Amino acid sequence: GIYTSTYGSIPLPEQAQTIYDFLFESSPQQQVVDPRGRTWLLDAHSNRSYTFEQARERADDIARALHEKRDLREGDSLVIFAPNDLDYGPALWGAFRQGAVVSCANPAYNADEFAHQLRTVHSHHPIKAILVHPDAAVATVQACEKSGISSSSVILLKKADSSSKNVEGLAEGLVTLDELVATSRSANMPAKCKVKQGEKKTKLALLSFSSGTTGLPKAVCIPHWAVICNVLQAVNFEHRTLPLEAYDAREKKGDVVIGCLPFYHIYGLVVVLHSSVYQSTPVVVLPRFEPRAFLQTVQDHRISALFLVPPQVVLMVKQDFVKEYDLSCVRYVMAGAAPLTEEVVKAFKQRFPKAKVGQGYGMTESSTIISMHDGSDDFPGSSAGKLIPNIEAKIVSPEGKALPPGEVGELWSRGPSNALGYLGNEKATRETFDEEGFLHTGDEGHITNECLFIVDRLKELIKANGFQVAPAELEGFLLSHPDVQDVCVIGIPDEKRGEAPKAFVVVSPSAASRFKSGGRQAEAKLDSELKKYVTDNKIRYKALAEIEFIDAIPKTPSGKLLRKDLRAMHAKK
Ligand code: AYL
Repeated sequence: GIYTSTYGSIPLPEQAQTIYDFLFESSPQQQVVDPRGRTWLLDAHSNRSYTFEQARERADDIARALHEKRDLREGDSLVIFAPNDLDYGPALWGAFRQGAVVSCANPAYNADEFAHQLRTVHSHHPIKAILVHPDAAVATVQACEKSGISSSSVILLKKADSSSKNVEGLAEGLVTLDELVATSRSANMPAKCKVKQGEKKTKLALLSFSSGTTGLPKAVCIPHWAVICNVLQAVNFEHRTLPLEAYDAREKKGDVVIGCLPFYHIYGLVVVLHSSVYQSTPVVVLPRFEPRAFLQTVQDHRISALFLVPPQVVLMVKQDFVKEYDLSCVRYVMAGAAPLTEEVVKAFKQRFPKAKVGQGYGMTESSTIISMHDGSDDFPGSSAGKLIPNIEAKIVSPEGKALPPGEVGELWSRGPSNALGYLGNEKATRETFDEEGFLHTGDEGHITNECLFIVDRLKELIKANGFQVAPAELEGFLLSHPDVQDVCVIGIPDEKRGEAPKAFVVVSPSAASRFKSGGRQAEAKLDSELKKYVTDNKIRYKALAEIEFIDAIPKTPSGKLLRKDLRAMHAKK
């Protein structure tokens, strides 16, 4: 009952190493091309760039500065709270060089959302440095206060200027990364972390957040090994199907990748950033996705490979203004993190006949990719592709039986890129990662003719713009509103975000009596008040698309919310 990859297994590295060693020092035969002198990272707006050598130098400078000025040691942590930036990669690699753990956060988080992450990370890996964009400095200082972390660990990624948001004089007192690097130049270079052979597969690199099957966001423990393997697996798959070509700056030949998906999310981090630079395919770094700026960058830098989330692909096929740009350079579009429908694939092919559009499926818990669709006509458009090399899978019935091809069940996946578990949460770890090494994905699907089809989600997770929204988080938050007595949040289809949260709300007695006297008007008032309550306090993509007031939330005798019933109720409407 185990499905193996059509592509078999590729050899994985023998040596125990950090991601830093893998990128900068792995043996030449392992590298796809000789990376020396090649451009790795380029800033879309300033045109500043780093070659392989400069990226390494910068990573070394940052490693020395963090060691010297913030006492960052093996097992300590660095938190990055910033949009994509030229120094994002080097900061990660500098910390990895020292054996420190990195946790990346969404820079648009408010202080409460960020404090949850800081607390979780700090409880196991002392936070010695928080690298912050000036726009997020105020939220950072507040989050530090809330989580009991010294704000002296805060380092500005760059100098605050007059355009920096909400700085109120605060960011001016904070040291910048450049200052820290400059004042530690004379210090000795600290010894590089050497991963012991016994820790080859377990040496921790990243703490990425995911809510898993249920509950609040948890820190997923991702070892260096998992990231290295997923990069090698993805690159190998691409080389059999649609290889990215290393860029030759003199000849102006080869592929260029757009780095607009956030590097704090595992997709941006592993697939966009690491898989690209490993192949010496330069990444043009954009701080965020703004449709026109994005299209202009693709045109100006002749970008050939776009890594996107499905709502961005939808925008490219639906919006008229897209036609104002010369996008003939694009030959490869890869969507991931949420389903890409067959209709969108068809519409894309009509508008961009020369480009291929594929998709990847995977999870934070698998350090990204489990299966990939290369955009060729060999795979059905509705499929999430084939298992990439070294991945094994099972489709499992609710009774735990492995199912044959074509039958629908939960997807379990096993491979070298599976994470180690959830930090400090053994129960959730045991529920998701079993003793045989299978990751229980919480996704429902089938494997037919070696192609994986994801048909539904068994876990409660909602995917808005490809980002995770944990219903439990919104439910806990909505319960803090005095008019809410009980609540259940589900995901519903949404034209812009792909999926969006909907709340079923049971109102408090006082609100109920207002409804009685005020009727529809009173309901509409609370509807907009609750929506505003969420948008005022949570990041934008978590906004409620809809609220429905009901008399009682359906529950099991043990009190578990019956989300399925509510989903059915919504579908019937
Ligand atoms: P997380 N089709 C359907 N659902 C998907 C897909 C897809 N192609 N990809 C991800 N999901 C859902 O940790 C699914 O429910 O993703 C899965 O369990 O934020 C959940 O999203 C995981 O959410 C790539 C590029 C994978 C990106 C990704 C997503 C990685 C992190 C492969 O090539």
